Amino acid sequence: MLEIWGRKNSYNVQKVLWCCEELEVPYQRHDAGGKFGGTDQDEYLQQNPTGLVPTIADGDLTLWESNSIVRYLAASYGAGSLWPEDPAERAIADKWMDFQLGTLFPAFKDALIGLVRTSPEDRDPEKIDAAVRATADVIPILDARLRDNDYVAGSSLTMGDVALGSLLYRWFELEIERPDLPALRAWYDRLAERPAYQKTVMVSFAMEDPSESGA
Ligand SMILES: N[C@@H](CCC(=O)N[C@@H](CS)C(=O)NCC(=O)O)C(=O)O
Repeated sequence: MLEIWGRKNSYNVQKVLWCCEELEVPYQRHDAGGKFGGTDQDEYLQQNPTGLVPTIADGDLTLWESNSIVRYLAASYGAGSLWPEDPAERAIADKWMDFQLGTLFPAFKDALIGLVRTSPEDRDPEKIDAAVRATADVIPILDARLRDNDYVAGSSLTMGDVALGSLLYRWFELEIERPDLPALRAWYDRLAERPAYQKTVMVSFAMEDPSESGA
């Protein structure tokens, strides 16, 4: 059975869990990272030298980097659904995964870490505001794409939506200023109707104790 290491309130772990639930892939999850620790142990580092979560094992394969895991699961278990069979459509889904990792997360990171993983007394409001503004600068790119498409690669949910949807749950639910982006909001509302998204992503991430938080 597929094994997953990672705390369930991490947005990167949630991508993997959401994928499994959409594809009905059975899995066993082991708590790791955050308050659970374990990621600095030799046994874990041999599987994932970054010491981060998630990590998966599927048969002989051990894999880390959440978007690579999502691609692997989609290709293995979701051909024609999360993994578009048409190469052009697949490339578009892929592109949005790269946008999440290379553009959106770097813009949003300081707000996420500041508001979710840092105690109020230790927060740097200027850094958080700068990240909120930087995100507001790039996120209209996604809204524009969704004006004529229900999902990022076209008319159905793909791996591209999985990479974005887990991070954007935080963007929508944190108490921050957001530009009014109706197409993006409609996409988020569509995701929120999905039982797999509700079960794996729409769970509390703002813990009282920052060491338990869900960034
Ligand atoms: N690029 C990596 C980043 C992984 C990452 O930053 N994971 C965070 C949780 S979202 C982590 O492991 N934080 C330390 C911890 O939870 O102990 C991926 O996408 O898998």
